[in-house]
Amino acid sequence: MTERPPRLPDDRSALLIVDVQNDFLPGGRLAVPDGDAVVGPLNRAIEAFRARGRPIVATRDWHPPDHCSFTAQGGPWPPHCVQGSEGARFAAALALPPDALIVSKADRPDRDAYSGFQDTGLAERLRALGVGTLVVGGLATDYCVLNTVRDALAAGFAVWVLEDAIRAVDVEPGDGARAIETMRAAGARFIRSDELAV
Ligand code: VGL
Ligand code: ZN
Repeated sequence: MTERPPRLPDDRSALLIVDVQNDFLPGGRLAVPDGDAVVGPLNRAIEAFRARGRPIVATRDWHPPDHCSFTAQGGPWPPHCVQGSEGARFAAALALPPDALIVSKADRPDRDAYSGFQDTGLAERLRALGVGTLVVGGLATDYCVLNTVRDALAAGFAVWVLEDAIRAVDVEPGDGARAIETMRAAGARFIRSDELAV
């Protein structure tokens, strides 16, 4: 049975935008196929949350130049989202409001972090804002969205993933689809951006 979404945003919800940065968009150092397709749906969500005066949080991958996840250090990825670089900037077309809460992660050389909750204090900050429900979209479905959603659920937040506002890297074909099933099994629900009330 499909569950009918509540009217979102409500007065316990926040929008959580994951890693919509130039390096993950077409032309970037670690481009996610069709990654720029998340921007339109996320801008619609931003409008809805702004209209309700609810918090908008944006995480960013924020690596030092010698980060352990880069191939030169033996990691799996080409250099990407280096602190202060153009590639680390949020997509220019993403309409982030000036009062958005920016959360930087994986900013130490020796540790990677796919989740916006890892070493950031994000859960506590959200609770302090009275947030109980997160509406989540961004990049990439099979890495940072997946791990952020898992940690959000484990921390006790209800999670609605914006199904039209996520895209996968798909290193192995099917990774994105499997990530969606994993999130669903962990308790995440799915909603389209046009189901949000503005
Ligand atoms: C990500 C790979 C490496 C992500 C970050 O944001 O999904 N993926 N670093
Ligand atoms: Zn990274």
